[in-house]
Amino acid sequence: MNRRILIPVMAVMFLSLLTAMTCPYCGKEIIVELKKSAAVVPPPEPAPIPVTGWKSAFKLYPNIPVPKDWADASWTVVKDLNNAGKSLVVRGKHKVVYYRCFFTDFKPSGTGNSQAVLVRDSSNIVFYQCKFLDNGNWKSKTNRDIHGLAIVDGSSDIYIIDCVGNHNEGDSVQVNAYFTKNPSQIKRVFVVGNLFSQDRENAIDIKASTDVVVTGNTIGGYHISPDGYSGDGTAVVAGQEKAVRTWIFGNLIMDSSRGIRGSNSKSHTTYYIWDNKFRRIKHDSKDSKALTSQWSTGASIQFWYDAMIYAAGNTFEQCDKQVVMVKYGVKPTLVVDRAKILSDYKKVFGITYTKRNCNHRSK
Ligand SMILES: [Ca+2]
Ligand SMILES: [Ca+2]
Repeated sequence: MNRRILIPVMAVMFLSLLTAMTCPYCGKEIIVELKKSAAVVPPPEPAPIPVTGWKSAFKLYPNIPVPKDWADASWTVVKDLNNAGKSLVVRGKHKVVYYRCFFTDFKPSGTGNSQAVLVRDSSNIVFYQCKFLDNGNWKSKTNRDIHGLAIVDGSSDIYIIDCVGNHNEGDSVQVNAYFTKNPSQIKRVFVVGNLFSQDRENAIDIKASTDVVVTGNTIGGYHISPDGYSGDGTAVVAGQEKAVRTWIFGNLIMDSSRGIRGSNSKSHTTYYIWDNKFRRIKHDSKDSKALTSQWSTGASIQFWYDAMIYAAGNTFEQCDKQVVMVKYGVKPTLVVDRAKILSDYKKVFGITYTKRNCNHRSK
């Protein structure tokens, strides 16, 4: 085997081995597929580097072979990039894996929102085992969002896998932000197996988008922000500002003031919330609303405005409230799998539980 083939094959084998060791339940689609085809697909031409915005030295592994059905371009792997103190803009319809990169300590001045990594007009971008830490000041008393990762217009098939987000001034991951607020502009974002904790606002904030999937994450430590209002203690904002469908299942959400909250004032949205475990979701001492208010913190799953919520198989341990549907304008509709959460049925707040609202809304 000549050197041109041997190097990428060895790189693939190394990545596959590392994945098998460190990530038992995620990343397999990407890495295992690469391994399978490593021996049969010749290395493509060197890929362009579709990222701009930094000057750090980093190792680049181009020419990683991919299966034929993925093979309209090669994958580029950006490994061990230390982008501390800087921001990165990812822009391009290419296939890039950011592997074990550090997006930390970005401290912009001024009052505007920003982020350590901005993904825009991009598809097939993977962040694998990356760190989004200490961007901005998570204890700030002013309302400014400095996110770890922000995904905005023109993006699809974005993967955040086995990463860590902590102490960001805004969210660890925000899907859409201040651009067109068109849900068709962002499609298929997969947030899988990450650890998120103690950001000033939210772990994940899903705004206008279609089919964002949040699964297998461990999320904790979200409380009302120091200014008292810009962060409402929600761990996962499940959808607002025209999110179309969001899928949140198999997560552990703990030690926060709200678990999952959705408040979609702009359009009807469907949420699938399955098999999550909520642990110690408690009323926030900074909350001006008493626990008895349907608007208050302490809710594990809380929605208002127009929405269809399929919630099934969730479990609640030491949570002040379980599922809260708040009528505000249009009342959200809760569709539950009664067999799975029967024991919590009587604890549902703010909803008259009738046969009618168990049926799927007709289109
Ligand atoms: Ca914000
Ligand atoms: Ca937010």
